Amino acid sequence: MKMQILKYVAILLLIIGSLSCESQEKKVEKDNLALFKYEHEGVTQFDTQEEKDAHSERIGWWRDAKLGLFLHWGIYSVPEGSWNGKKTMGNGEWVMNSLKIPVKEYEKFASQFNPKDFDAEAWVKLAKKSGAGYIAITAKHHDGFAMYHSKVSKYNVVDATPFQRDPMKELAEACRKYDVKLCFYYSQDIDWHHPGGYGNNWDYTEEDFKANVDKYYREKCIPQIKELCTNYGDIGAFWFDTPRSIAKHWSTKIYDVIRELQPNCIMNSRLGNDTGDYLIAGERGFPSWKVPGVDWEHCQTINRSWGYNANLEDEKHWLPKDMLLRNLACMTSYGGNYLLNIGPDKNGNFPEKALNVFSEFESWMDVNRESIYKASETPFPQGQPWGAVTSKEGKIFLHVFEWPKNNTLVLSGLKNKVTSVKIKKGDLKLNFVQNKNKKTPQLTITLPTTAPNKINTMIELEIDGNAEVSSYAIQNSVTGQLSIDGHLFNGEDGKLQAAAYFNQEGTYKIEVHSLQNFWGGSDSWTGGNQEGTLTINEKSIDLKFKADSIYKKRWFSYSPIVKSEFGEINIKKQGLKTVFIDGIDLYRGVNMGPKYHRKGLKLHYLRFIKID
Ligand code: FHN
Repeated sequence: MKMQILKYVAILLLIIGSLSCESQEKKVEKDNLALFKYEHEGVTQFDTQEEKDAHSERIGWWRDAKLGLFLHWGIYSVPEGSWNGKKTMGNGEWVMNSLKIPVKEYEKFASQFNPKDFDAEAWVKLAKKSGAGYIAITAKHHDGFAMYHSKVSKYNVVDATPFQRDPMKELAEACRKYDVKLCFYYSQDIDWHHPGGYGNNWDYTEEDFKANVDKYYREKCIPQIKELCTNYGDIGAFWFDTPRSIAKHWSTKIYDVIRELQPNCIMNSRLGNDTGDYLIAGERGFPSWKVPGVDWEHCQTINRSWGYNANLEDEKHWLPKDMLLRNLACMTSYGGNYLLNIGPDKNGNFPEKALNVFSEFESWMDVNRESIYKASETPFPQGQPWGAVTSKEGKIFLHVFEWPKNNTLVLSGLKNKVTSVKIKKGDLKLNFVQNKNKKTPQLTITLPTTAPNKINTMIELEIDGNAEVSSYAIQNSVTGQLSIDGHLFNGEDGKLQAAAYFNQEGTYKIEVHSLQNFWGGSDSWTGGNQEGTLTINEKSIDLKFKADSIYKKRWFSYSPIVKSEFGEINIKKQGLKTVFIDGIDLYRGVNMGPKYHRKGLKLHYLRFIKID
């Protein structure tokens, strides 16, 4: 009898224990759903549903396109980065400013601009074949020279050059023919030619600027934007830039003028003063994870200059094509667009190295376009160690950049039934196994021994229904590793928490991987010298940050990654745990909008590696 009672008590205790474990796990999962709060700003806030719907409607094509071709082309391609025995190793389109070329001298480049090889159709076809849905070209850059036939000022490509043709008109026709959206870059704030334009302090004084700024907007900027809106058919977007001095009422005025003349045209946030339809997410660094709730674009140039600069011929100034192609998958995976730039030369040709990049895009897009065009961001709460994920209704696309060592690829957290797995190139069906565990769903795919595409092998999964995924990080049962991405940590700086599922008991090594800086930024590691604690299951470990090693993972970001090691921890029981980090400031910005800051640890991920 006594034994019987003891047995019932034991069963009851077990039930209570498992129930409290269950509710504890539910709580952890719920806490984790409170999404990471991003600091982003810079776009127009649409208040009414009607405004929001109108915005969605006009930006739909851009959301679908994912890839755009950016072109910086102007009379700065004549000096090719050098003037009067001096040269710039920076932006070719900035040559006037970098070498302080007086207006009267710079104007002379116009009389030498005669791009005999310019062929609008060839440019548009190149964009189309590479998979770009739009072209954004400099109608007027900071030098103030109009690359179209403007009646506002004779300082334009038809009236001031021997070329006498309007390349924007020819591009507009070719874009219509090949169904590519034409977008105009227009430097609304910086104009080194006009005394009221911002930025020329070698020809003009501060007083000149102040006395002429309104005149500049009234007599040049706004009338030119009106011309671009009326003479070239439907414009996909206006791409504004560097809003350094523009007053709010001028940003608003430009927005309104365009909205009236081109109701379907969208505008980027660099119009300034929190005005625009979509955000520009940096150009020397981009978000390393999803940025929800906002339309954003990352622009990047293939070498160290946007406009043509012959001083940058050396290979070391060019970004590798594998990085660029992988970036496209990353941008789509993080929910943004990718605007990839090249600077055609003074004859209207694309540099050879750029053509090589675009032919790589062309052959990859030929096979894998479906995983980019009209695709959505990754449904998973965090990144994958081998690459990136994009999705569509009933489909998940795995972009494998780094071929897993044992030819086994693990995808954790997918709850849907998978019905087929194939490498898109050659339609190669792959064997796979899905475990039945609801809390730690895991798909294990057997891969061929070598990657069919060394840059990005795209694997297509067909699934039942729309993707449903776990909201927390899950330990990879094959590698024994559990990584928690920085953005999974919620809470205030100094008091952060994230949820993670340990599916194996044992001893784990702890590592933190953080970004060192941005490409072109300072070399100082903003995470250094921070001190805090890491707590799991009431067991705490001191976090005293130092750089134990630094490595580069080029496809992931521009920044080197710093690895910091923090000893070991024993996990006695498998299950969903809350991981707390106290005392550490995290970098919260994603290089978006003026409020982003560079303080704080740029946490890539916290990793537990099972050693015992
Ligand atoms: O100053 C410009 C630069 O020349 C180029 O046009 C880039 C493209 O994003 N925008 C400015 C720098 O941010």
